[in-house]
Amino acid sequence: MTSRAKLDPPGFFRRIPLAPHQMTQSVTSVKDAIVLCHLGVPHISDAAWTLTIDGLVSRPHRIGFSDLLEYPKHTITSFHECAGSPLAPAEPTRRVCNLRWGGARLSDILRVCDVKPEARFIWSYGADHGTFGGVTVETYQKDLPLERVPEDVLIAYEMNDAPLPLENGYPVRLLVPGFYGTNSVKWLTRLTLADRRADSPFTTRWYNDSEIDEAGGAAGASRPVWSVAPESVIVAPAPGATIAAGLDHLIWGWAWSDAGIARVEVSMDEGLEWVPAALAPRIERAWQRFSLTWRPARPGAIRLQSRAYNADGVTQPNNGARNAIYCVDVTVG
Ligand SMILES: Nc1nc2c(c(=O)[nH]1)N[C@H]1C(S)=C(S)[C@@H](COP(=O)(O)O)O[C@H]1N2
Ligand SMILES: [Mo]
Repeated sequence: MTSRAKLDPPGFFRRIPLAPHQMTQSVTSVKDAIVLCHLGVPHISDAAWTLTIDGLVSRPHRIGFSDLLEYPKHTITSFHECAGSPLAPAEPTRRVCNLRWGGARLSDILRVCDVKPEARFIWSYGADHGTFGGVTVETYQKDLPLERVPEDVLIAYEMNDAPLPLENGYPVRLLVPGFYGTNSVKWLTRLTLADRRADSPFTTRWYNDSEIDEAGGAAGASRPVWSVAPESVIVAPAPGATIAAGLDHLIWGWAWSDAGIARVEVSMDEGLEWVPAALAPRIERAWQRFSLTWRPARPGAIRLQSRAYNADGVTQPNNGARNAIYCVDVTVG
C-alpha cells in the first residue's frame, strides 16, 4: 500500500446478529455472520490490492489479486469465533458462526518465497489503521506460529462461495481455522516471516491470557489467544421457554474447539449430574451438533447446561473464562 486506505465507517464497529438460540443453521448465512472491526472498514478494490511477503524469506514477493487466483483454490468449512473484547478477555460472549471459506493455501504461496530455516512466526498486517483502546496504530497486526501454516491456513477471498463482504475483509483476508477470529487478519496486505513474536499492541498488550497457577493466582506468564478452547452452546430450548412436563423434548446445540470435540454432556440439575449427549462427527473444522432427548418429570424452574470435551479431556470451566459453561433457564409447566 503506497497510501493509507480510506476507512468507512471509521473506528470500532461490531455486529453480532445471532444469540445462541438463533443459531439454527449448520452453515451460517453471510447476513448472520459476526462482524468485528477494531479500527474501521478500509475500502480496497481487488485491482488495487497487493500482498507483500517479506522478512525471513530468500525471495520476497508481491502478488496481486489475479496472481492469487492462479493458486489452487481450497475450501474449508470452519467455525469462526471472536475471543470477545480484549479489554474483558474472561467474559464469555458466544460470538460465533460457522462458515465455508475459499482461498489459496498459504503454504502454496510460501513455497515460492523459500522461507529461511530460522523463521518461526508469521506477522500479518491489515490495511486498517487508527485508534483502539486509546492506542493509535498504523495497521492491525497479528502473528501466528509458522508450524501451524501447513495444516490449513488460507489466504481467503470467499465466504459461503461468494466474494468476501467488505466488512469481512474484502478483497482478501487471512483465515486461521481453529484459532480465535482475532488472528484471521482482514484486508490483508503484508506477511512478514520472523524469528520472534510481533510487538504490536494486538499481540502484546491485548490478546494474551494470563496463565493461572495451581493455587489460582496469576503465574506471571501469558499465553497468546490463538487456539480455540472447547466450547458449546444450547440452541434449543431457548432461554425463557416454557415446556411441558411428562413429554419428550429435544435439547440440542453446537460444540467446537481447535482440536474438535470428543464428547458433550448436558446437565438439567445445576451440574449435579451430567448426561452424555449424542454428538455428530467433526467435518473439516465445522462446529459439531449435539442432542439429547429429555423428559422433564415435574413442573418448576430448570437450568440446562452443556459442556464439551476435546479428545485430551479438556473441558469448559464453570465461570471466569471466555469459554465458561453456557446455561439456559427454562420453565417446566
Ligand atoms: N484487519 C483486521 N482484521 C481483523 C480485525 C480487525 O479489526 N482488523 N478484527 C479481528 C477480530 S477480533 C475478529 S473476531 C475477526 C472477525 O472477523 P469477521 O468480522 O469477518 O467476522 O476478524 C479479525 N481480523
Ligand atoms: Mo474478535
